[in-house]
Amino acid sequence: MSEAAQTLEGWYALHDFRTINWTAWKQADAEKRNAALDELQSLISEWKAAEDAKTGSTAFYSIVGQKADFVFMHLRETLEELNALEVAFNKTTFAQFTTPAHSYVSVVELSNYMAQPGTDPLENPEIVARLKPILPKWRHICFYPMNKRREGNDNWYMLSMDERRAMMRSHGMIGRQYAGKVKQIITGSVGFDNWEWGVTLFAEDALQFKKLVYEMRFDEVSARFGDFGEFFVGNLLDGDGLNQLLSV
Ligand code: 76R
Repeated sequence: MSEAAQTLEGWYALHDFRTINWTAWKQADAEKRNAALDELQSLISEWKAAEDAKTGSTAFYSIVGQKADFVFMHLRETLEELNALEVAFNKTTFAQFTTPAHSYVSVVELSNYMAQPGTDPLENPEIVARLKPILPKWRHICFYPMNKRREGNDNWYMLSMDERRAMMRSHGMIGRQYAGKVKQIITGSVGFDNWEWGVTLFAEDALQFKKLVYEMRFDEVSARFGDFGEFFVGNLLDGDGLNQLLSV
């Protein structure tokens, strides 16, 4: 049996995608819409307070295209807290005007392919910060799930640790060229959801998603071993953005 990579896990992640029922929203009277918005704002304030207290983090983005209208990406210490967040939203008035579009459950993950031998990663504050990241409030988000292939000669899980480490090094070198332009959060979802990882990217310039993902397609680990699910791309929903989105 090949040696499994050791992983470090941080906060649990829920990507919660919703679609807005525009017909119902437009038909609702202004009073009901305002009450719904106020309630949504107070939930958002609670999430912000959790972020300030460093007990979790939330990103809120509209989604471009018909797969969903918006996404909440929540990070929390436990699955129970994530569940409580989705239930709290489901009980709001605003939720009555939405339908679930998609969701993804995973946990922030770092693997030891690039780890320095003989050091305790959990003693390194940078690593600890990456396991419990405050999500950037950059203009754009990109999310997609992926697997590492297990087919014939292209079986990632049959490769030796050294072979995998060499490929992950090359992967990391490409990634590093996007430092400051794309922030990536890899979440592991083996045992939690339908794919092995979730990839969440943030950027100020959405074109950097295309450039990074395209460049990686030529790199062996993605070219030979990467299988990808649906892509979701969106725009930051700050206070103004939310008011604009929901004004009818
Ligand atoms: O953690 C590190 O920074 C070390 C190097 C590194 C690892 C171990 C790294 C760097 N990644 C790692 C692991 Mn990654 N990553 C992806 C995708 O679209 C595609 O082709 C693949 C989707 C992107 C865009 C991306 C970006 N990475 C992983 C893993 C776990 C694999 C395993 O354990 O088998 C997956 C699934 C994955 C996928 N990666 C980087 C990036 C970027 C931008 C970097 C550089 C980060 C930096 O240096 O700040």
